[in-house]
Amino acid sequence: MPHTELPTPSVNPAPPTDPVCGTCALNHASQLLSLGVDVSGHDHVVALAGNPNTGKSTVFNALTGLRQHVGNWPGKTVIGAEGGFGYRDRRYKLVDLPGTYSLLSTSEDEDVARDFLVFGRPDVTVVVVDATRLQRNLNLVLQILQITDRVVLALNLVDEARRHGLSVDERHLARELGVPVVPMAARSRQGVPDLLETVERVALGTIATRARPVHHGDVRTERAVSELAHRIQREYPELTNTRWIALRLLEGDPGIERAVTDGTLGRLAAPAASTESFTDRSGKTHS
Ligand SMILES: Nc1nc2c(ncn2[C@@H]2O[C@H](COP(=O)(O)OP(=O)(O)OP(=O)(O)O)[C@@H](O)[C@H]2O)c(=O)[nH]1
Ligand SMILES: [Mg+2]
Repeated sequence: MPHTELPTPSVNPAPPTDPVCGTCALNHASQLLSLGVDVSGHDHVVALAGNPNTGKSTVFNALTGLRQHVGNWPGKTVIGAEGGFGYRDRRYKLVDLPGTYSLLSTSEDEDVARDFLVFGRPDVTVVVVDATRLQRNLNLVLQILQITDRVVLALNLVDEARRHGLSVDERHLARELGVPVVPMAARSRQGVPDLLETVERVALGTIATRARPVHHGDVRTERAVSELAHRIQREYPELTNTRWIALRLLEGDPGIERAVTDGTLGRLAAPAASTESFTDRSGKTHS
C-alpha cells in the first residue's frame, strides 16, 4: 500500500480571514486558530469524508494551516492525515480521510475511511461533496448517515457549479437529509466561517441532526435486521449503529465479521471507548 509521511506544518502566524469580509465583526473565521500538527488536548474529533477529489484536503489545509497534498486527480490522500485547529475556546483534531465511493467496498484505501468512521467514532463527520456531481456523491452521504447523524454536509465547489449554470437548493437538501448543509468554495476559503460555526454546533449538540433511516422494503429482511440489531444492542448496550452493523453482518461483510470475532466491536462498546486509541487497518493509530 502506498505510504505517505505526516505532512509538514506550514508557518501560519495570522489566523486566516474570510476574503469576502476580512474585517467584519461577525467573521467567524477570525476565531479560527490553525494549529498545524498539534492535536494535543483536543476537545472534539472531526473527520473529513467524501468521494475522491471533492476538496477534503483543501478544507483540511484551510482549517489546520497544513499542506496536505491537493491536486486535480482522485486518490491523492491514502492514509488519514491529522491536524489541529482551534475555534473559539475549543480545540479540534481534524482527520483528512482518503476519498471513497462507498462504505461497502473492500479496497484497502477505502477501508481506512470506513474503519475510521465506524470504529473511530468521530464527534462530527464533515462529508465534503462536489456540487457539480451531487447525485453521484449522495450515495456515500446516505451510507454515512446510516452510521451517524452527527454529520455536516460541506457542499463544495459551488463556484464550479455556478460556472456550469447549476445551483443547489441547500435548504431543501438539508431538510431532506436531516443534517446541516454548508455551501463552500473551499479553494477560495468561501464558506469556512459557516463550516466552523456549524461543526461547533453539531459537536456541542446545539443543532439537532436527524438523519432519515433507510428501510428495506422487504419485510423479511427488515425483520432479520431488527432482530439481529436488537441482539447486538443487548450484548453491547453502549454501541450505536447496531442497525448498520446488523445489515453488514447479514451481507457477510468480512471487515465487520472480523470486528466481531477479534473483539474490536466489544472494545468499542466499552464506555471508555471514545478515549481509547484506535488502530486502523493501515496500521495508523488514532487517539
Ligand atoms: N474550483 C474549485 N476547486 C476546488 C475547490 N476545492 C478544491 N478544489 C480543487 O479540487 C481539486 C481536488 O481537491 P483536493 O482537496 O485534493 O480533493 P480531495 O477530496 O482531498 O481528493 P482525494 O484526496 O484524492 O480524495 C484540487 O485541484 C483543488 O484545488 C473549490 O471550492 N473550487
Ligand atoms: Mg485529499
